[in-house]
Amino acid sequence: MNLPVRCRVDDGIAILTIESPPVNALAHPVRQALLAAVVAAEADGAVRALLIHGAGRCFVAGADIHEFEAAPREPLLNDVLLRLEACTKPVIAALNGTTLGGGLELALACHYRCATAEVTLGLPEIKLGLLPGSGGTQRLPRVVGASVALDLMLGGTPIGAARAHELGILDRLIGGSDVLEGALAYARELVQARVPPRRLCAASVPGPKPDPAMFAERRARAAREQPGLLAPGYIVDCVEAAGEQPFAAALALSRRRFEECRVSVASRSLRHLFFAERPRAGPLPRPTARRVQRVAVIGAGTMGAGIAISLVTSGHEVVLIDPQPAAVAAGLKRVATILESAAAKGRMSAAEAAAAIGRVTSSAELAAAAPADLVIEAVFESMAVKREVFGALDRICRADAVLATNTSTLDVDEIAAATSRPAAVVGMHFFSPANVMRLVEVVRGAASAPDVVATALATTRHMGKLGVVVGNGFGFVGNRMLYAYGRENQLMLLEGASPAQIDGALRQFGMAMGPNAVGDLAGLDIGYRVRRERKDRPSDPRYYRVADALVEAGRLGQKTARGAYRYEAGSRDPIPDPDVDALIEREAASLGVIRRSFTGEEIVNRCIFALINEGARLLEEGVALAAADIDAIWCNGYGFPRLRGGPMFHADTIGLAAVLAGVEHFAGLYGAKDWAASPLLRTLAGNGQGFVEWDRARTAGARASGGSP
Ligand code: T1G
Repeated sequence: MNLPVRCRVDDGIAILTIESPPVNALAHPVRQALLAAVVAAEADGAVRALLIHGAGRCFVAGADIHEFEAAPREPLLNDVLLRLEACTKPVIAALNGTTLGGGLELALACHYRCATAEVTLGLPEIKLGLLPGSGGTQRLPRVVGASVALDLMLGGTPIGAARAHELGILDRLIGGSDVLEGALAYARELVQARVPPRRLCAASVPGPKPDPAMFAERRARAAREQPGLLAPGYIVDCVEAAGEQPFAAALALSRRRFEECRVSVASRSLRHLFFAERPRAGPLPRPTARRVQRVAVIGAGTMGAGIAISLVTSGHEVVLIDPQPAAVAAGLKRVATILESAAAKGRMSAAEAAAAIGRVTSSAELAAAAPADLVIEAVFESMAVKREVFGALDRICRADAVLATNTSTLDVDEIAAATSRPAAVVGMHFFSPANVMRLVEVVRGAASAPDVVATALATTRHMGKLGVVVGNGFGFVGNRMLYAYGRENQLMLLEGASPAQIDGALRQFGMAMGPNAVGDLAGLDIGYRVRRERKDRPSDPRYYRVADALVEAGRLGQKTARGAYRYEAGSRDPIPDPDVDALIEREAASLGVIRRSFTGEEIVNRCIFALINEGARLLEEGVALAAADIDAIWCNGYGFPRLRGGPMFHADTIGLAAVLAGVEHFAGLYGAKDWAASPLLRTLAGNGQGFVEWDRARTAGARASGGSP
């Protein structure tokens, strides 16, 4: 096995190469090997300086995030860096690639730093609900001053090498792309000049002593901008201490604060989502995605235009096809308007926007899809219409074209059966607005070929989106869970909770929006039509009775200024409407529903436990491949609070035994039809396990058998 840190001496310079794919994370073996290499090089009489660099595309991308689930193991990174900084010979960091978190802390503990121009550096720990725990809060302010250090750590956004050089983080920019050659020359220069080790731990924070009011203002702003996180306020505390306390004392403070963040639910949730939102290596042999450059989008409505915008922004060529000339014109106009607006807001240059717009052509003829590598159908949500389109595409498109449907609930297998090539058909369920929402459910039909699914997944990634593979079935994963969550909302409306009370309780829980405000935003008529398309619509007359009554009363939501709420002209702010209360009371009376008051806790438990139970059922059925996938879907498609990690991670946090008890309690009150506990939930609760553990066991089992997770 390759050592994670190799050392060779070249003309008096000890070159330490960190090689621990994929990103040189400072896992325990790397820390052990780095410490040993530094101590050995320092003791080697032939060595006059040390040079540290990384193999591959990263210098070091940080600590190993996996390791944060357990107490840190010695040697702690903090201690390795203190020992490295104390080295009696000059230590030069040669940044060859991405340098983040612990990687930048490692570089700051070195005495001198150089990099090639394309390197990015940063302290993104805040995005994991952490603070730089290995000296970054102390060494960085000693280079750039308190205020810039706060900007870098509270924002967490990496900077380029040129900016880092301006700020003094880098001492030298190395020309060309081979950092090692340039860094070696720089190291020899330093040795020639007999420069001493330059230790930040011995330096002071430059500039005038900051006014305590500055820290107070940053603390208050951080609390406003990043509520629910310990790290922002703690970063301010640590940077303030950097200017007030001896280095060792302030460093110890940052270590204590790091540990508090590490064990917090918010940080554990964000670290869970970090991995949940990364593509998982699939089963061996991994299918190869087909090349996609030309895409035909069928349907120039809101979804089609949004999909086209995402595609051309990521460099694809798109032909937007719609038989209605007016729809094509409106679609093209929407594409141009949104891209020009993005340029006006500085999200892209005017040239990039113009080039993207130039990559869209249009046609009223389906035949224009003939040369496409990928077709994405986004026509009206009707099975008959979709089957007709796919039947025609089957006759028109290339034999190796991938045919995707954007359906949000219809049966992908039934659509595929309209063609002679069901293996080429896959679902790509974009979330609206498609040019904004990251999430895409990639729906594998029973016949979908693995490389067809891989092609759809690769295309979502190329579009900068989060593709999650799900199985076929009504509502796939996200919407099927939404119907369980929405069912409870609708029933509680009949039972006495107002739209504002339900939405308020779920907003308090952390949902971006309550279900009733979401319905008004999306349009209540959309769900109304979907429920009528369902072959398996529940017979319970209470099922979405309020939503149907609102639609039948012409209250479709924001677009009619009336829905579950009312809206003033030009405003999207929901205003409770007594007419809605009266409508609900009439419906409840007609159904014989006895109304009562509700607590916020019951509202949240009814909706969230229903969500979790449905998620467990989806895992049992194999429609969802992992609990982490469900969490990624609900945090990126439905506004579930990221600081709770998603519905399944949240279930683990409160304990599956508590969730099961809640589900069984509601089953006793409302019947087992809706509230029968998922067998998987019952099993895991009985074993004292969680969904994360279940995921790990399945992944380990799949890797062992070479099957799919
Ligand atoms: N730890 C463990 N695994 C990591 C990792 C990390 N820090 N970073 C990436 N990976 C894995 C990732 O899961 C994936 O695995 C593979 O590497 C490629 O990642 C002590 C406390 C570096 C910009 O927050 O931002 O240091 O799926 O798909 O798109 O004070 O990864 O192949 O099995 O994202 O090219 C701070 C996190 C940690 C950086 C590369 N550092 N990483 O992006 O590839 S906390 C970070 C990234 C810390 C110190 C503090 C990105 C990337 P797999 P990828 P990419």
